[in-house]
Amino acid sequence: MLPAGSCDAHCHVFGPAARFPFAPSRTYTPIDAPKETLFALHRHLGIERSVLVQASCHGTDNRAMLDAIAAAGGRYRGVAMVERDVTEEDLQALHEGGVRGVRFNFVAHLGAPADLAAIRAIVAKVIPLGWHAVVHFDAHRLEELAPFLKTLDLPMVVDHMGRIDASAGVDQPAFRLLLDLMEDERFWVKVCGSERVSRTGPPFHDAARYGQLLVESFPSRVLWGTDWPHPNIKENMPDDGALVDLLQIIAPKPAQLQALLVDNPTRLYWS
Ligand code: 0GY
Repeated sequence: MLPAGSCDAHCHVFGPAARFPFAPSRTYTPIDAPKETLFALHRHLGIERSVLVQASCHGTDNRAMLDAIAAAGGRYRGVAMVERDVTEEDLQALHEGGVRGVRFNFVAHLGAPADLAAIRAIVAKVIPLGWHAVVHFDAHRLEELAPFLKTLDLPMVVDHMGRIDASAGVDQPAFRLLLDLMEDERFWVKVCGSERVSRTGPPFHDAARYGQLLVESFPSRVLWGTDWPHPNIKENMPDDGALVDLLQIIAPKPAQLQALLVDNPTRLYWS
């Protein structure tokens, strides 16, 4: 059983497209993954809170996410994607709608990488709101990105364990760089995406051991999520219950699980 107040800190809602159309710039078109289905999944898993992360298929139109947050009565928060010229009023409205972070994508299959000058401009505007940045990158890009990220003066959360390759070992350059970033207290990491990082497939134990190492080393700056509805997973679609079961490997001690699922997301999203 998960601790009271557990939070799925990385999942998405898609559409329904008839009400919330997908972005013309998208690189994939998912099937609808509406809020009602996500709420039912969370009830089934015993998850009480959640952070909805804006996905590239909706671009900077955050309406589907805001609609879901509004329907969840304060139990859900959001991470938005915004344009470089976003205004203070736009950001204030997002804040009031439950958004606490902004996301930047550098994953090749999701389209053009975020522009560094635009990131600086956006970060300057979100710092007064107390927001953080979520960064999503392909592992091989970290070497080039790390020096830039270190210049940003706000908390930063790395998606999906930096999308490392679970078969490449803990000494692979991208994982060493991730550990190095994590020595800096501004950085957090999501110990999810085991199904993306795994090379052996279900039950993804090869990936979970990296999550375990991160939880053990940085217990107060780790987050976890289901990543439902798992966009762009083409084979070995994970069972969300099995991903919850992986937490027995990732955070085997009760205090680790409490920090990962309850206390850490509370600090970042509800305080
Ligand atoms: C994820 C991963 C993916 C997609 C997105 O923004 C997105 O569209 O993040 C992916 O394709 O790996 O976190 O959902």
